[in-house]
Amino acid sequence: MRLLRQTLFLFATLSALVSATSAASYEDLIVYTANQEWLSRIYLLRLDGSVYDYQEFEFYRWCDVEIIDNELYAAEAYAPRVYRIDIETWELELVVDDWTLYYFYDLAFDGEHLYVEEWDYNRYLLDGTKVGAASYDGTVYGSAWNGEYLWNVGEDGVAHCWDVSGWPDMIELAENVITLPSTACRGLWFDGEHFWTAEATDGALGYIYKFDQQGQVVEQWREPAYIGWAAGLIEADYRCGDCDDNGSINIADAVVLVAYIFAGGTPPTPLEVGDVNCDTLIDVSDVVYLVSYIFAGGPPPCATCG
Ligand SMILES: [Ca+2]
Ligand SMILES: [Ca+2]
Repeated sequence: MRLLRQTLFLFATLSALVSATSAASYEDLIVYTANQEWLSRIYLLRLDGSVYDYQEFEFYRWCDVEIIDNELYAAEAYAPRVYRIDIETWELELVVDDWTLYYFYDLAFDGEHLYVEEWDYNRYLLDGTKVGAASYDGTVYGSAWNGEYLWNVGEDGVAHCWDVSGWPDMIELAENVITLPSTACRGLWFDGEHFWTAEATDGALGYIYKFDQQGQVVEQWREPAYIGWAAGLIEADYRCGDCDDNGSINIADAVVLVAYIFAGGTPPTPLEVGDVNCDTLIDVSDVVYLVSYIFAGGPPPCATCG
């Protein structure tokens, strides 16, 4: 107990010296694109379906999305372009700009190549270099890679499955067809376990669907605006124990925690990162746990969380 008091005193002293930096953290967020003529919006929704943020883009038409290393990429159909989009600043970075084509509706990523269908199925590297095209018939409204095959949404309300291992040959695996949750689905994204899509209903709010590989809806959310095109999920960018939200875990985080618990200081950002021992409370036992991790090789923050 004496050691603990000394430790707390040390932290209280340090807390006067260390000023916490604060970058904005976000929780798990659903990304959703919607288009109305020349206006397009990208929404960020919390998992309860409420709107966290959105950005309006004039003269853009955001269609299918892809999430690579937890960063948002989207196909833009008013030009044959793919952008990387910073969801905190809404800055756009051009990734693919192929003026031999007219529009991009769909987007998939197999770990190396982006896939976009227009006229043919086109492949690009992440630096924008085109690496071949495969002949394809039909309009594609969304594409996704599930780790093995290329999947796409056509005009027929189903998701088709393609073996592209012999690229540029595309072999359809008809036995894998998935009936989509709605005949108006647009966009397709795979989160490692489930597919995601949105519903394009003009003048009425459709749904964002998360569904399994048999087509069963696992979860759905009412769209915040119409006309929907695509949906995906960006994972929370905070780390348990990173109480000052600077990306690393060290004594400064313990200082923030101590100052919050004992001196009414600024709370951890977001609050739950302070519950490092996962007992749903934020109290002195979290400080002890965090200190033990930093200085004594104890278990890492949230090691025991379910
Ligand atoms: Ca930190
Ligand atoms: Ca706790």
